[in-house]
Amino acid sequence: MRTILKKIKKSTKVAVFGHQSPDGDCLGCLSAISFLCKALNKEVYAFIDDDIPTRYSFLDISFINSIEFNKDSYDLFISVDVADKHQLGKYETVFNENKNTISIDHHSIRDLVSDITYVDKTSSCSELLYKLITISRIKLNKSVSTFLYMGVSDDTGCFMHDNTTSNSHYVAGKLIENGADYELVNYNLFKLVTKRTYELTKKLDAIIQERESIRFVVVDQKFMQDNNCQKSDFGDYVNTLLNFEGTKISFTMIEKQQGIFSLSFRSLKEYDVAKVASNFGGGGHKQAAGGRIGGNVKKCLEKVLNCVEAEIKNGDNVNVN
Ligand SMILES: [Mn+2]
Repeated sequence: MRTILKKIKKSTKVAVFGHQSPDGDCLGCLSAISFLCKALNKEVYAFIDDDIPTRYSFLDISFINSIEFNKDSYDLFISVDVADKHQLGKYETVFNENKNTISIDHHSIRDLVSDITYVDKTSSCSELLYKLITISRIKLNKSVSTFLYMGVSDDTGCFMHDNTTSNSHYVAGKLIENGADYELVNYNLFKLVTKRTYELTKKLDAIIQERESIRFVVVDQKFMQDNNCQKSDFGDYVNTLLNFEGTKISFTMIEKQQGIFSLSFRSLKEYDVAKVASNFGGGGHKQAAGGRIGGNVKKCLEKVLNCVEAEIKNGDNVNVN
């Protein structure tokens, strides 16, 4: 972490990157790393090759994608919460072509290579950013504390997923001491049901499919157009699916572009969906992961179901033995 701080101090203009399908942790980390660079008198801009889900618009996210990216004007590139290089989208080449790269992350399965890589398997990457700022001795403000709190809370499912540790609670406590508005975050992420979500949920409930202990929905482009929605509107639905009694693994398969499906998985603690997602160019955490698959919808679905079934078998065997 001291090496990372040194490297930032030596730079003049920094570009920071998060992953596609950004979540609260990714946004929390981007806010924190931008704050740190600014506090060290660096010019800094944040980029994600994707739209930011409206779910997070209760915080000021206007600092992300605020200008056009021009690679020649930066001398340091930092990724946060990015495990798979493809999750950088069009910015993937930046990490292939440049030497001055740093990657800070908390995922176990990774393929993003950087000049400096800091990986610690904490429950959220925001906990690592909290540590980095603490080491820098820069005082956190209320806004960044709220962002980082959102990161910890979102990645731990409001401290309910089994990746939650004493460190997640410790960091959350420290962030609250620094003014983090935990009520605002937890209300917006875990309580609020927008009219739009309510209407969409009713329609999704009508197309739930089951295969033994797997519960899933497949959404095609027609559904997206008919209901005027985008992928990010489905945010939490995969969790809802897992909450049905008897479900071991849930997933959503959403046609993002013609013939390209984005996958989101959730599992009970006996099953590892990061492993399932690694078959589909993705990754994540044991209980929450994502990936993508392209081709004919029926064939794609069969492939996904086969992998999920294999993991359930695997988990069941481990638990019996
Ligand atoms: Mn994360």
